[in-house]
Amino acid sequence: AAVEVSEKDKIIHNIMTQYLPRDVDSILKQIVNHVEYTLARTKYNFDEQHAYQATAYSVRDRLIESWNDTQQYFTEKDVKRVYYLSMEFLMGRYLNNALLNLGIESQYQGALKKLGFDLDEVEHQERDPGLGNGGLGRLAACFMDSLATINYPAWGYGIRYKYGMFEQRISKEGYQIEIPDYWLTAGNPWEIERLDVKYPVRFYGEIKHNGKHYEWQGGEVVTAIAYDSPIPGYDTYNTLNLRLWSATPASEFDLDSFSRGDYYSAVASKEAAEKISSVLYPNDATEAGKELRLKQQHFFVSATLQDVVRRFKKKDRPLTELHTKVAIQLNDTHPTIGIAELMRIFMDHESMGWSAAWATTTKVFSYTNHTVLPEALERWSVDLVEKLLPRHMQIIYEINRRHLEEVVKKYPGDGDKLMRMSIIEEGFPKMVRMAVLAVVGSHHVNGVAAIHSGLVKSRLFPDFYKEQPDKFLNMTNGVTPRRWMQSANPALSEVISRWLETDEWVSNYELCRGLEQFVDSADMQREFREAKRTNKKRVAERIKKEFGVEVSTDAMFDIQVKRIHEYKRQLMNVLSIICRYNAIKRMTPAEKEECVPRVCIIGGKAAAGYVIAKHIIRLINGVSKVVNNDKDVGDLLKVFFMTNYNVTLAEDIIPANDISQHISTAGMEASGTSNMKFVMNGGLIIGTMDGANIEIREEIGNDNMFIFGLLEEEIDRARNELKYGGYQHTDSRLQEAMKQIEANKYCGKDVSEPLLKNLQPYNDYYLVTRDFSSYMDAQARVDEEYKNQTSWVKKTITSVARMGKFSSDRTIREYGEQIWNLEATPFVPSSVAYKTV
Ligand code: Z2T
Repeated sequence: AAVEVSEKDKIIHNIMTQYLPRDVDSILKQIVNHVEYTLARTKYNFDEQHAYQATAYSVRDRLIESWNDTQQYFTEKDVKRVYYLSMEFLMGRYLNNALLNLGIESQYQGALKKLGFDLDEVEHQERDPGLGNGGLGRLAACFMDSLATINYPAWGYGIRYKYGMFEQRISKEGYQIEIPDYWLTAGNPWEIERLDVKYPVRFYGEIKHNGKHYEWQGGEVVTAIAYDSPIPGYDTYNTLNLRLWSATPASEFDLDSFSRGDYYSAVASKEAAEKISSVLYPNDATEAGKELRLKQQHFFVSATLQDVVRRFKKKDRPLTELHTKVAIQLNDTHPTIGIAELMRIFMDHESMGWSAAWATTTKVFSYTNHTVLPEALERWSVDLVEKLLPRHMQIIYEINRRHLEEVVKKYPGDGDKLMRMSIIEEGFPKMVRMAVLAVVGSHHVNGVAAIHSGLVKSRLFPDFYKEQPDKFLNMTNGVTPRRWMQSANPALSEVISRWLETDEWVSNYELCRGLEQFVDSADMQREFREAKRTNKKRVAERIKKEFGVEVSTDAMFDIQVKRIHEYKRQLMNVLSIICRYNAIKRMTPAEKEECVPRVCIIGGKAAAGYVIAKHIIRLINGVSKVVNNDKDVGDLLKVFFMTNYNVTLAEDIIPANDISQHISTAGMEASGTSNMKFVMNGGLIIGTMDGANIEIREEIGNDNMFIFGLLEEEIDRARNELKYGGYQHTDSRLQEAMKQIEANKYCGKDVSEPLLKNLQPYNDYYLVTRDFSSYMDAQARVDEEYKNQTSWVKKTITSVARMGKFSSDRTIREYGEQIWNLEATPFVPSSVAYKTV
């Protein structure tokens, strides 16, 4: 149909068709323009940092075009959108990702070269925005990339922390030190501050009834300001939005202190508002239970829901239809207060009755659980919720009353069941169980790997599963091949594309199955090994620079990088390294000849208050020092603790892995996602039957993995045996290692005593001593198999070929089809008015 186009639109269109051409010289001009007009520097003399900033602004310009078009298109077509609510988005650097997704890397390379810069070096000027802890935050970032690539209408919503994940340093003595991450020092060219997009968010105060409905009044009000970042998809014009909220003082005067003439305390109370979005809580899978954290949650959720409802109301229709245009995904329980907040908006602002409000609310929300660890399940004290969010507490009580009424009807007299299913945990103090609220208020609940989703049903919510089995789903996690292969590993990507004669695998991973037919080709084997060597060389250079130690690229690169947590068992890894060291010390020259050299790399942050995790870091650094300085050992074993593990470091070292470790106590790692990245980058896994390891094994085959340890169904029994003296390990290698630790060979007794205490049978909750022999056996198989380099590289080729299931594109399609009910909506230019001129 013909579209009416105004004179003004025609004028704009005629100018804009000339805008942002993609050839090298035009790009060069755009960059120099930004140096002069945006950065206000002289164009004849600017450094790499300014080159980065100008480059980033020029890329942002092109993203803004497609971003506006995409959003306008979604609005016009009135599509259903998903809103991904997450307290964490671990995006990593933007520049390279944007260039690859837009398909203009080589042009930018050319333009920068003419200006005397190397694109790689320029990219390294960017700070790594670390607005997340680990897997959960990185998953949100991979999901944004897949949502954009698949052309799903989606937005991400979160918090613009001023301080992201702390920077980790290691003291001379080997202890972790945390440095605040003020990541905005040089500005952030990827965000756009929207001073006009702002909402009031209230805390504390009182509830009044005005005869018609409840009103929440008084208390403190802060303003949420939107910061938007464009999210480009790969090989598509579609560009999504990530909206992060920042807290600022509400603009009304604080008349009280004003009239008291107390100017300074009036200013101080305004300052306090900004605290809310100030710092990311650095806890991975343990809850701190702090008031400020609940404030953060309500702050970003309230602003988000106001924004979502306002957008829906632009078209005149009843709010009871909200679920036809809006799906809201809760990334863990962190945004779960949104269930009460949407009810409050419906009833107190939109005059809906309870039943209509509840019917719609439960059709909008769905909830992803990311852990079964009891210490991670969020519970807020009723007192705190009542004080901070009095109206929400009322609503939660009413949700619970109606919910329990149903339970009583079905199970009269079953008080235990009632207790188990209640949103409120009776006790001193009474607590609100956020996970139960999330289950009750959602239409679907999912775990993040098959084994984990099973445990969500059987351990966390058995009573709920019994009532509504179809509510519970599995959505196995995935990772984006754009960042984790194409961008992080150009050497291997080039090999893959050449053999497949296409680079379409980047957005259609299943095509990599085509590699398997060449697995016996000596050429392909050689090219896989050469790519691996290239990546190992880069890491070897990094090690040389940071530690002053030379490592051989012939050595096996063995990597365990993830948050430091007892359940992830870095302690078991370092104990086995000590055993390896002791074994090497006893070897004859002939045995040394046969020994496979290893470079052991461990990295990860310990939560600032997690004492045992910090001790583990100290032990690793102690072992590193002893081993690396022992002349008897030579090249056969080197140990490094890589400081400040983050997305950027992951991109550097994952491609260099020969083997990676995913060795959690069975049943404790919900999924793991780095396991997927390591295999996609041509490495093998040593791991337990836990999380996504199980499904990786199902896909790539048992022969291509080194599996060991107790199974999940054996854990409870083994734990009891250990605890009550029915089992004691007899591994002499482990005994020797523990004796050395006891003798303070690697660290002082401040560290060795608590660590050893944790390994005593009655304390070994994570079953390190129980799985140890099995782990050592698996390590011996790894050594043996590595000696046959041909069979090893064949295993890696086969594995890369079979990892298609673990692309986050597959995961997001499953969410889109089974939970959100979305349509892929690629932008079609002709539908937007000025494009039709
Ligand atoms: C987190 O990163 C994970 C779970 C959490 O539970 C919290 C955080 Cl910050 C509340 C991780 C899981 O430990 C990991 O197994 C999983 O792969 C990842 O989330 C993404 O689902």
